[in-house]
Parts: sequence; structure tokens; C-alpha cells
Amino acid sequence: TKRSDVSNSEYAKFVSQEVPRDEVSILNSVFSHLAYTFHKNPSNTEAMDAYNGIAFTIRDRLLKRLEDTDSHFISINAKRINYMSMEFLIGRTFDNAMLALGLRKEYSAVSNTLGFNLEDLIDEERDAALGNGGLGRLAACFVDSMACCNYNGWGYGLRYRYGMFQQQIINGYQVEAPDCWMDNPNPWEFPRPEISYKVKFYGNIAKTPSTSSGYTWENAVEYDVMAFDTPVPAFGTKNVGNIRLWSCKTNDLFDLNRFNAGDYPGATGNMVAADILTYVLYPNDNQNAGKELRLKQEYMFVSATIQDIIHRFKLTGKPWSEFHELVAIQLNDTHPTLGIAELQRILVDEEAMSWDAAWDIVTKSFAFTNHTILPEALEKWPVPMMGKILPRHLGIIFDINLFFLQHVEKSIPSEREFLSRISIIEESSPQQVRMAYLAIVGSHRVNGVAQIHSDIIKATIFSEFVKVFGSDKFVNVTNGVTTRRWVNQCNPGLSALITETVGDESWVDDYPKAHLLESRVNDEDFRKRWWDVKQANKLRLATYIKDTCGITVNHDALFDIQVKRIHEYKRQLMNILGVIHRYNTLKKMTPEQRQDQVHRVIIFAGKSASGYYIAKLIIKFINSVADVVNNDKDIGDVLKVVFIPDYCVSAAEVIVPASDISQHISTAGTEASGTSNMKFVMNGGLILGTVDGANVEIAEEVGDDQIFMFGVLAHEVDEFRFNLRYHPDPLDANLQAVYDTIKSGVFGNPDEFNPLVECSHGPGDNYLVSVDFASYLMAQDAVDALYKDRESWITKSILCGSRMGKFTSDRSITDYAENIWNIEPSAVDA
Ligand code: CJB
Repeated sequence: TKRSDVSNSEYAKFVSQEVPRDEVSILNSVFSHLAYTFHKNPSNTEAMDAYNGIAFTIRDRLLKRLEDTDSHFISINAKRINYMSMEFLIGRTFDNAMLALGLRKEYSAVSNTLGFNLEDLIDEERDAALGNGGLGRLAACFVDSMACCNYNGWGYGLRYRYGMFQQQIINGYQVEAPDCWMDNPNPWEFPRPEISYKVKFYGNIAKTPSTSSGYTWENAVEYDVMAFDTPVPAFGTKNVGNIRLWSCKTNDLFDLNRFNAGDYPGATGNMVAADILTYVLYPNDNQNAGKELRLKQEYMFVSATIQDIIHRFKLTGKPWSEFHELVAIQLNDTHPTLGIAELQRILVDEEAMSWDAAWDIVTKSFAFTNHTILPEALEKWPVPMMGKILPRHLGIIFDINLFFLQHVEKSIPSEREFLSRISIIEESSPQQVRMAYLAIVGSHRVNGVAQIHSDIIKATIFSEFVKVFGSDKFVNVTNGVTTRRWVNQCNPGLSALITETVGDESWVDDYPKAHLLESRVNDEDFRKRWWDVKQANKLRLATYIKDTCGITVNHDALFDIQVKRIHEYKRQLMNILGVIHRYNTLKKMTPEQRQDQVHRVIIFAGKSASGYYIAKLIIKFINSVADVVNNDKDIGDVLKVVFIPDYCVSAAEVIVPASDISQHISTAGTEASGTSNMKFVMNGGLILGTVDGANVEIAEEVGDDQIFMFGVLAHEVDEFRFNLRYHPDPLDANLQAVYDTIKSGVFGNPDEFNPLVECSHGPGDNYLVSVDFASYLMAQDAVDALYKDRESWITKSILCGSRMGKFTSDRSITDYAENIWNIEPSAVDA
């Protein structure tokens, strides 16, 4: 008998055992980790140790499921989705994992036995904040849904040593501090040193007629890149997902010669250079900074990922012609677009394939998701920079472009102008590689993230490509959010109500079932409990606000929330100008009249990119207004303004369930989708929004009359911008009064805030704040009026909450699977 046969059969016996689920076994496994992983016993176990000890037992379970899932999909030769994203905004994993495993109660009892409250242990976990905002959170929701829906899907990304910066508010200003999230042990990842690839930069291209492609990439600098796997717990199935994150290895980079010569810092020079590659997440949302280090990060990420995909494919023993039947690669925005050139390079340079055969494989495998039309976000890389760092890829991109333009010339008689408009290479000085164009040309499908956005990209930024490729290549997949985290985990009160109504927990992975709530809209007892759940969530948020900002707010007031990245197009500025209008109006009233008004707490949170001057000034302005309003004795509890610092996933889990109204007020046509709008409504909050992104589809689902919509429409925006520039209307009197208040100096030095005045009216008002201001205030009045009528408010809240079935990310993933990936689900147990 060969040794491997014996151990294989013993191993098969071992893994086929179920891991015990009773409290005593769980406690013993926790003791084992405390003692042998962390060198602790119950008497010297602190909260952090207890969290780690428990989390490592969950990790064991997840790893077993990951192993089972992997073996299952390998055994059936399943196609795999490779979701490539530079960002995964995961947040915390602990609570989510316990719920997914169905062991929360047991773990709660085990925590008590150790002398801790489970809720406190949950707060010990640091967020994995490897993303900026919506795009990164979408990727995390999608990996959750791929696993829960039993698809063979993996996320691929980068393991940043420092995630999204921590935001402190000092004297009202945003101050950034590093997010050292790796300082503590991370139970949710495990290193895979054996999975490592070489990634090359720089060097030159030699013509080598002896090789199949005729080119060799020489004299490059090489780094080793290594995998870390993060299993993704899935609810209602034994499948688990995986996010494979890459990090640079530094072990071979120590320079012994310099070390022996006494140059100790010099000896580590290469190690530092390698490490820096994955040091930091660029904190830009909807903005492209164009930095060389970012280009290197992107390439390191795509090169390791494509090599890993090819490695796995080769293990199947299938011919290259079947590659696209086993591999789907989804580009989450343009950041991983170099993957197209990388796969083409490997196929023609290293696998000796003809250009056309390789290109056929590439275009059948890749698909591309666009998330924005903002010009400043569309990635372009200067040709000289790319030529220096990735000389072979630049050559390949030029060839892709040449063949593409030749094809266009042949198929549609075109003028030079047309060709230069659709060229992947922009003829500027210096020339630039337009990454979105490369992504379109190299993919078989391109999708926007909400219907209005998909329509807009076809009609505007990509319209020429619709002429070339036809309309069918461009599809819509409306975003969604995972109901596991965004209802079940973050809102236990609501979750219990839905479970009771549906009869079991099946709604958690079949969210359309929440429509059953509607049948209880006239049930008095149910209505009262619905209201009480909201009040309890508001109390929880009020406590969080007290703890983080020191401000006392009354949870009986209407909670009006706008939390998202701070960006001009999202118009937090319009919100705070509206707050000043409210303040002015209240000041003019008698104390009795004031007390009669709807009491409001206006809550903001969100980070600004560190180099974004106007967004940072908006944060300071909100805090300056808050200082005045909150300390005005005349105003008291009638109006409070709060800026919660350091918005992140775990903060959102407290904030989202507590809204009465949330604001999604981007200039029409600018917000591709939005996903927090979905989360708020699922949690029984109403929305005040513009006719933009997914607001439009939410209105379709819940009913136009259920949500508060206002503002100009997307197709009117250009004309309004033109008029602001050349034929401005007189300024709205309310807005003028708001400016007068700012200029009076009540909120501090008016000169400091003058740039905000200038960019909210006249020719500087690119996002049409002055145009929408009057209709915004009217919509706010309608919100007040309805809130006074509590019964109507509760009715709307129930109806909206029950009609959100469409917006689960399970539906989005099923759309991708059916319309883009051509892939079937398969459960491990089946
Ligand atoms: N988005 O978060 C980002 N970052 C970007 O750089 C570009 C777009 C957002 O993506 C979300 C997911 O698709 C959208 O819901 C959101 O509208 C968009 O701004």
C-alpha cells in the first residue's frame, strides 16, 4: 500500500465527519484554541482573546466547508466565475458567520460561559475595509450571493496592509489616520504560501523571431505574489465562497551582499519596494488619481489572478478551446482591465497560440461592469508610463487597437474622426490608454448597474461602441444588496417580525417572500410592533451618536439620514443648505410654533477623498452648522445636526435600520445606482430622492406615491447647466436667505465657506443645487406633513419594506449568471 493511499482513506473518513454543533463541543473547541493557538486560559482571557478563541473555531468550520465546496466543484468540472475587484468592503465577519452556520445561540451561550456578552465580543472585530464605498461593498455582497445561491464564484482582489483610512473629525475638519487593521490576528484569512506567482515590471521587449509571437519581455524586475484566502460564510447552504487576496512576498528580496557589506537598510531596499505595492488602498471614489503605484497595483493584481485562473484551468486537462466554458471573468469597473492584455500576452507569448485564437478566448471569457459616467472617474493611463512599467502590454494594447480599428473601418465606412473617437488610444499629449474602451473591446458583455444608468451609457459615453458592436452587447444588471447582512444581521427586531410573518427563515435567502408583510398592513398589533422596532433601532443609534459624538438626540424625533461618500454630485451641500433654511425658518417662529414643528435629527456620515478640497470643506461646513444649531437654546430638541465620524460597514449596520427618511439626492444622471437606498427601504425607512440610479426602480416597485421624489430629470441636466452659464434665472429667495446667513458669519468665517456658495449657484453650479433647491424644500415639507400623520407613515413604511424583493443581490447574481456568465448553480450536498 502506498503511504498516500492509507492517508487518503483515513483523511476521507476524517473529513466526512460532521463537526459537532452542541454547546459542550463548541466550548471545548474554544478552550482548545484559547490554550493552543493563543496561550490563554479562562482566568487570563480578555475580550479580545475570547473573540479570537471563538472566531478560530468558526474559521475551522468555514475551512472545512471551503474544502468541501472546492472538491465538489472540481468533481463536476463546474464553470467558475472570477469576480475581479480592486475593492472588497467586507466589514466584519464574526456575526455574519455565526448566523450563516445557524449557531448564534450556541455561541452566545459559550460566550456567557467564558464571562462575556456576545455583543461585546462582536465589537472587538476590526472591519476589513478594503474598499472605498458602493463599488467595494457591491463586490462583498456579490461574493455572499454567489455562495448563498450555490454558484462556483470567487472574488479576487488585493490584500492591502492599510485599508480605508480612519476618519477623525478635529475642529470640524476631516483628519485621516491609517487603518492598521492587520495589527490584530485575523481569524478570517489564511495564508497560502504555496500559491504564489511571479509578476514582472519594467524591462524591455526584444524581437525574437524564434519564439511563436516573435517577442520576448527581457530584463524585467520580478516579484513573488502570494495568495491569502478569506472564506465567505453562506446562509442556507453548505457551500462557502472565497475571496483570494494577493500580497507581495518579500522573502527572496533580501540583498545578502549589501548586508554583508554592513549596509543594513540598503539590504532591505527591495523588500520595502515590494511591500509598498500592497501597502495602501487608494482612497478615491469616483475619481482617478493616475498614480504610477496604482498602475503597478492593478497589474500585480491582474497578473497573479490570471495566472491562478490559468493554473486551475490546466488542472482540468481540457483543451484551450473550452476555456470560456470553464472560466468567466467579471471586471468590476476598469481597474482590472489589464487582465485582458495579460491573458492575451500569456496565450500568445507563453502558450504559443495564434493571435486570433487567443483573442477569441479572451473576448469569450471577459465581461465588464461600468459604475460611473463621471469623466474624472474614467481611467486613463499615459502611454509613456505604461510603456515604462509594462512594455509588452502596451505593445499588445496597440495591436488590439489596430485590429479593432481595422475591423471598424471594414464593417462600417468611417471617417477619421469617428475612428479617433473610439480608439483605445487617445491622441492627446501624451497619448493615453482609455481603459473603459479596452474593456469594451475585450469583453463579450458590458453592463451598467441600474436601468437608467445602462440606458445613459449606451446613449452617451459608449454610444459609438453600440454602433460598432450592436445593442445586444450592452445589458443592464441592476445592483442588489445581501439581505443576510442588511436585514437579518443588522436588524434583529425586523428580522423576527418577517420570520413570524413568513412562518420560517426562508425569506433570508428568498427575499421576495418579504411581500407577505403587506398582508399585515392593517393589523393593529403588527403595526405597533413595526413602529416599536424602528424606535428601538433609533434608540440604539442615539446611543451610538452619544458615544461617538457626545451629542444627545431624542429618538422620538424624525431621523433624517444621508450617509455615503462625500462628493459634489451626491449633494450633501444641498442637504446642509436645506438645514440652514430650516434653522432660519425655526428662528423666526414663536416658541409655541416651534414646538409644533416636526422635530428632526439630521444625520450625516461619510469620508472624503483625502485630496478632494471641496468635499473636505463640505464636511467642515456641516460641522460648523451643527455647532451653531445644536447649541442654540431657542432651537433645543426641535433640530439637531450630527456628523458621525468614520463611516464604515459596521457603523452602517447601526445607522441603516434607524432611518425614518434617508436622502439619495444626486443630480439626475450622475449616481449610477446607489445601494444604500435599497438597504434603507428594506429596513422600513422611506426615501427622499431624485429621479436617478436605482431610486427609479425602487419607485417602480414600491409605487411612485410611496417615496418623495423631486428635481430635474437626467435629460434636462445639460440644458440647465447651459442656462446657468449663459441665461441664469434670478436666485431663489430661500437660497439667497441661506447665503445671507452664511455671509453674516454665524457659522464662522464666511470667506472660508465662500467656495461652497460659489459652487451652488450660477456658472459654478455644476451639480444644479440652485436649480433643484426649491423642489427639494417642497419635498422636505411633504416629509414633515406625512410624519405628523403617524398612521399614514407606518402604512407607507410597511408597504415600502415589503416590496423590495427585487433588490437582493441574489437577484443581481442570478441575472449575471443567466445573461452574462451562462452558468448553473450546484449545491454541495446535491
Ligand atoms: N461607484 O463606489 C463607486 N466608486 C467608483 O469609483 C465608481 C462608482 C459606485 O458603485 C456603486 C455600485 O455599482 C453604485 O451603486 C454607485 O452609484 C456608484 O457611485
